[in-house]
Amino acid sequence: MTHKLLIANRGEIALRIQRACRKLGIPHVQACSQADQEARYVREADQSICIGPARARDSYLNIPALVYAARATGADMIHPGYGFLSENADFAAAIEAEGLIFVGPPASAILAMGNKVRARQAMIAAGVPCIPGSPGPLPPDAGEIRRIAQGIGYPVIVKASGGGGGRGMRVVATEVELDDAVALTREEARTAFGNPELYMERYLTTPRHVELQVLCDGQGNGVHLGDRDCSMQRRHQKVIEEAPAPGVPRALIERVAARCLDACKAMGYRGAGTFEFLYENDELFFIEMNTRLQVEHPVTEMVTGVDIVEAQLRIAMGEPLGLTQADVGFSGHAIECRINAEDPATMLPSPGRVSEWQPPAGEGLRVDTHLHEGYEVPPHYDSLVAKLIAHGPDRATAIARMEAALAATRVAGIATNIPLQARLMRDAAFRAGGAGINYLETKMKAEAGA
Ligand code: MV4
Repeated sequence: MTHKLLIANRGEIALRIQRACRKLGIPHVQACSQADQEARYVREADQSICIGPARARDSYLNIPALVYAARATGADMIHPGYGFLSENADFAAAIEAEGLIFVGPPASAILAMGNKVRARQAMIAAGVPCIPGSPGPLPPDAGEIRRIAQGIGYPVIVKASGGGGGRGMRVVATEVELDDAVALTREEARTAFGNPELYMERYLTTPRHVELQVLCDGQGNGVHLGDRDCSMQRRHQKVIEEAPAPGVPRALIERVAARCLDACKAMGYRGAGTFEFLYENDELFFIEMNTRLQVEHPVTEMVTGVDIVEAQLRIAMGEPLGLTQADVGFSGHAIECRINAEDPATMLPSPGRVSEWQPPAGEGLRVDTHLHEGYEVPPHYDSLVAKLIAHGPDRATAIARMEAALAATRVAGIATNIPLQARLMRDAAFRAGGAGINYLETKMKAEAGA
């Protein structure tokens, strides 16, 4: 059976997917908006097709245009990358309905994990540890909600079932704030997600963000590829990710990952997936599942040697996972710095023409980017322009290699967060390992105020 892949994404991840296609001998079609027609990943693609105007909702989020593009070019598979339509169950269902292959899980699994109450219930059923919370959706009655909160213990956090990624949630410190917080969050949820359903958890005040990568073939085989620490974040945007999570016991990872694979089996999961956890007091607590490839997948590839995008494509083509857990080894430490085109002071996007671009190179270094000299960073999309990934036999070596890489990177014409990343590599708390999710924002506020 011969296949052809439509790449329904842009930027560095489009190039990453093209690389996997070339490795597997799968011809590809690059979808692009009018703003991206001159980009390298469009010019260098086997084939390309314009799917609409610059605005994402008219192009990379345009389901009929993408399905039509696949049909028109004879592509039978669609890779959504990350962001855009990657976790849109309607997109996966539309592709399935056309008899095409969505490179990702079944629409049913995307839908189930997109509903955070259902996701939580599925994890509890599979024995994945969850944060103490409401057994299901919050009832309408304020008195009953008060009793649930009392049972959990304050502080609690009220979350929208249709939310995720930090959207639609509110921390409640004491009972006097509860009624208003529930009412406000419910209205936001109704408006933003079209679903007023809420749930409640105990609020963890100083956790780390640790996630587990899995691969499943939908034929009963699944492996985990270990953990990543993504605590170094600001406004729900990850800044640095690393594998493995410093100081988290291997035995705990193995135990929880086995339960995650049970959950995958129970829901008929297929493809790559990420289980997000909060880590506090030596315990992991599930928060959400991401049913897609993640930006930070390279750190896992560096420590396991597993090509996750290749695995996604093989699974999508119906190949059984040629990998058992015993085949998955973990070697050394990897760190990723996200390079964003942004103003260092305001952190706002800094689009423009790249007048100089010299990527770093060196032992253990990987650079995933679509940048080149003369490239025009468009203002319409996410500001991620490059990912520097440094691997080494240990964390100290990975940090040293990243420091050298950041110092060697030459970029002009756009502002980037490279100076911030260089400072973070020298930051005592980062170097110690194990900083929590509040660390970076607190540090930056302190520096801004000082
Ligand atoms: C939490 C939490 C503390 N306690 N849940 C934010 C994004 C979404 N994935 C879940 N989030 C959180 N849920 C409980 N019970 C703190 C956060 C949180 C967070 C989590 C991971 C990474 C960054 C974060 C930043 C702020 C809040």
